[in-house]
Amino acid sequence: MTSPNNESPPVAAALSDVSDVPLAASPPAASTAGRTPSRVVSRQVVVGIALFAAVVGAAGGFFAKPAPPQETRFLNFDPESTPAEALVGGWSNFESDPGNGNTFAWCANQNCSLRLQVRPEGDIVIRARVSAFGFPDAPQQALSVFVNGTPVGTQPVVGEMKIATFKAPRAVWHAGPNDVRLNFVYAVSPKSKFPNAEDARTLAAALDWFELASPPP
Ligand SMILES: [Ca+2]
Repeated sequence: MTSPNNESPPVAAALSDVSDVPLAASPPAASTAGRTPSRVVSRQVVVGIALFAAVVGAAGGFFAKPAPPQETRFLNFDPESTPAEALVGGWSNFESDPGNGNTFAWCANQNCSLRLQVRPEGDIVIRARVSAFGFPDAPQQALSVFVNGTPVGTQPVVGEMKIATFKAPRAVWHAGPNDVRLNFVYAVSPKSKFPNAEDARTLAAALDWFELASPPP
């Protein structure tokens, strides 16, 4: 598609072509009746071109400077507020706890990834409220976080919702979409561990929310 900017030179040329039209020499409005038809037409053409140029200029400005995308600073793992493009891979459906209404999603893989829009202005603290899928004799579950491929820490994850915190320095972020990967020690299906379970998803941990926060002052 042709960029609107490519249309600017002809418009500019058209304006310069008509810049010699003697607008200042036109008779005052009170004596319009005395104008020759050709001069009236010229003025209409100039006004029309000026309007067209204004519209094209506005459109050019719009396309040249798109509004920056909104930052993805908080994911609640619910269908109402969580942007679908943020949950890239490994995630199961949004669910809610019937006891307290908390929304969450299982990371149903050893690796789950997020794509978050960020305009980093400094270090960022990653906080996640997370609970491990547990079963008898399970190994210690743990969450390792990688930002754009760089590890920023590992925290243990237990069988109840707890907040895990990771410090991600400014250097690992870039403006725009950032790849954040959550890596767990294991992902196991309830069906393989409990006799009456039918859930065949391989579950690592459930996330209630995920946040990018500013470090405390
Ligand atoms: Ca939630």
